[in-house]
Amino acid sequence: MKVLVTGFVPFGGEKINPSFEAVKKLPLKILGAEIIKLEIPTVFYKSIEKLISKISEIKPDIVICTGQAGGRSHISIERVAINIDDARIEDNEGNKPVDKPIFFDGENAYFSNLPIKKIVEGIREIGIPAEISNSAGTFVCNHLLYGLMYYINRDYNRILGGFIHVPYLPEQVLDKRNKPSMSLDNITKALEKTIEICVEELL
Ligand code: PCA
Repeated sequence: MKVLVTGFVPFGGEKINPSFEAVKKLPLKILGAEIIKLEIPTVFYKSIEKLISKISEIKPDIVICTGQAGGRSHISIERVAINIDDARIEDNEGNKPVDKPIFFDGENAYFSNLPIKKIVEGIREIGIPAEISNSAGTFVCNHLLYGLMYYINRDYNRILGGFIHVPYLPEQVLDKRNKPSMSLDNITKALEKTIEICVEELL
């Protein structure tokens, strides 16, 4: 079995992105499944293109994308992506789409097909705060989840796919007041637990 796990390049003035920092720390095998890691540009459309070209190359069974959600306290398992780009800030190539559909021929929304409730329970059982999130926002993370589920629905029905938002790391909030953070160790453990639950789902 193959699991593709992605994280994003830092954006919005940050020097690191906790999502890819945690992905880098994952082991190369989890419950016998091969873990393939990919860094995704924080850029509208290029992000989807890089993800889908890797999916067509390696044909994974599970795809878990991750990104930073600065200001959130919990590991958030995203339920849904919506067909809209509405950027508050520029992406890493200066794009700032406002109220633009992602794909004209796509549904208004797609649901993740990961076992989201089981994942939340499993992460909480190991003592790490986790929750379902009903909005991945309207920036590049929602955009990537939308692209992933659009292609899964169209071409790759077998693949389990979804998205996880992770909090800031402690070093990112040293100069920010009242912003929650989570250790890299806990974020990594939460991702590892997520992968275990998804792999077990397919065994
Ligand atoms: N978080 C952003 C995009 C890249 C990332 O890590 C988001 O939540 O849309």
